[in-house]
Amino acid sequence: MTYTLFYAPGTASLCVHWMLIELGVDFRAEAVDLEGGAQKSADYLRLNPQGRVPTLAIDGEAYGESAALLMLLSERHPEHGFAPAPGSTDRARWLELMVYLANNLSPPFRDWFYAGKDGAPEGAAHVQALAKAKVEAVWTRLDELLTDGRPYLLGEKVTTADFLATMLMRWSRNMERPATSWPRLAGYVQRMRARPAFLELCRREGLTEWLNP
Ligand SMILES: N[C@@H](CCC(=O)N[C@@H](CS)C(=O)NCC(=O)O)C(=O)O
Repeated sequence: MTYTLFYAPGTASLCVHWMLIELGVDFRAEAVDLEGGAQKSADYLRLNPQGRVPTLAIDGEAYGESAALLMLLSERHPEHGFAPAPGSTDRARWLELMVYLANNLSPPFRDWFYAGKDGAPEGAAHVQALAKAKVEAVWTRLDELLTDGRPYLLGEKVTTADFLATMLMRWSRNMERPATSWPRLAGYVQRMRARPAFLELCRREGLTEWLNP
């Protein structure tokens, strides 16, 4: 079994990079120079036709989509318990939350960061205003999930949903209302950022912002 992760620091590849470190498996990490346009090179497009990171090659077969990759890794390494057991109620909640995050946060964040590039620059401010409202609505819902005192989004145990959500929360750090403005999310983020694998991830990706004080 060989894993190669194509990544760029701080981007959608972050949660996959994080999970690979958590799993303690051998993998190769190959940086993709997004600023230089390497994601649009013919070689990279063969791996990821959308020209985006992450791509995870498993035994030479390349796959994209960060949420799917987290779920795939949890299936390949069930002994770590980053996904609840198939058939359980927790499993159903996990599937629901993974798809909720992928559907309701990833697209508005794409709009927030890329509105002027993916669409007409003159319409970007309107697109971003809608994106901001959508992102903030999700922070409210996730904050509500934690009202019963659970430490992680699905209960007592960390799951792939926590790696995905924390990465997405990080992206809000320079917004007017970052995820950490929601009181329970602030505590949650502290917990997630304290994980040794998160610190190792930041070291490897050279990330110096958004660490616990
Ligand atoms: N839905 C995709 C989104 C991937 C995505 O948009 N990646 C961005 C970085 S966060 C990217 O590759 N941008 C480069 C580009 O679009 O040229 C996922 O979650 O994997």
